[in-house]
Amino acid sequence: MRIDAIILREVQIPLLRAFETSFGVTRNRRILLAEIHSEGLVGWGECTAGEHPYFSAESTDGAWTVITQELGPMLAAESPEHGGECPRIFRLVRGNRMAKAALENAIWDLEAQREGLPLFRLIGGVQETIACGVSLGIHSSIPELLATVERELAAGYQRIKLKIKPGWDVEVLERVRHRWPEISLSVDANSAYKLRDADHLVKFDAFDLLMIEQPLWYDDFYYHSILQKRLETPICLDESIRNRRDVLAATEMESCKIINIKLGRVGGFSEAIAVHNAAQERGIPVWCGGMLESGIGRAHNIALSTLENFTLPGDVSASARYWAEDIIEPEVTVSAQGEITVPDTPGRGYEVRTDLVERLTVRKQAIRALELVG
Ligand code: OSB
Ligand code: MG
Repeated sequence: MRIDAIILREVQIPLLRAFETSFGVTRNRRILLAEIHSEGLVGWGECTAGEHPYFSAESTDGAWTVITQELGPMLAAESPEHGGECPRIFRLVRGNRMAKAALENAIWDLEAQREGLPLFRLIGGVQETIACGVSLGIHSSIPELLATVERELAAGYQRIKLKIKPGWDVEVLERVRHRWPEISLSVDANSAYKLRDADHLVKFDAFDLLMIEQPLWYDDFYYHSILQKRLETPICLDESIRNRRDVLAATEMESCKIINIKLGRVGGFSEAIAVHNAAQERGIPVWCGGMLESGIGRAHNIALSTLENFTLPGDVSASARYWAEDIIEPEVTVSAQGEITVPDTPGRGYEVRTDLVERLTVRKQAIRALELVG
């Protein structure tokens, strides 16, 4: 397909509620959106980098530089027929997977529109509804957290995930488990513990957790494999899994029993599909993580979640949990059974509200192909 224009923009959107993890509090999102025009169609991609390089080395400002100066010009010089060609186009740039995913996912979106296929069908998805859980940030008190859990369960969500850190863990789990002995419950530490905390982490086994997500270093397999031997609770890796080869390393070393797949963290749909397939071949169930995305990233997460081995509820939830107004139409809604019905219209399945996007835009740049000299 001919690339007629690549436009990168930053939108700023306040979260309805602050979201606190072990690495900090997010109140306002600064999100990069990539808009690719091709032969009358427009594909959209979202960069899931955070405002600060805390979850990963990428950040909103870093990704802006990499997309406008490196990846965007590389893509603008090509005419890819498939989203799957992007890893080859971007091969000289190391890392920067969230920046790459913003562009690659927009190409997949375009390809689905051109083929007249729903994006989830184009990637090989088979599930027409997806199971939803919620990720609940660190709260200022346990009673407040209990009220939030109550509200989300009443809304129908199938799994509750609690963000934890040292000092906000065992007591919180005791109180939640005591009140709801039967619910599907998990925790996410975002690397807040060390291996020397193993005796403390063993206490989590008393709470019948579905999993503990990324307890140790963000880039580790070895210490997680030592910890997993001591825990009944399955370890799920998030931050550590960057690509398919990481799945091989993690399963070979028995560092985890479950994998969280995030489109941005692995560099886009091509690698996400490869990670999914590698996990499936090794009997490792996966689920789709979230990065406080706007509706565009959310739509892509929904498509990804339809692959066969996404057998656990993901962190993909309703737009209204995050935003006063989402930038897509219709917004993402979740049924009383805690499910999202996957749209079956061509492309991403949700229209982008371009007027609203324009109003939220704080900077915008058209990207041109690198001038080839000589
Ligand atoms: O580790 O899954 C994570 C949000 C920001 C950064 C990291 C994570 C998260 C979440 C929120 O857990 C998931 C969501 O609801 O988008
Ligand atoms: Mg996580």
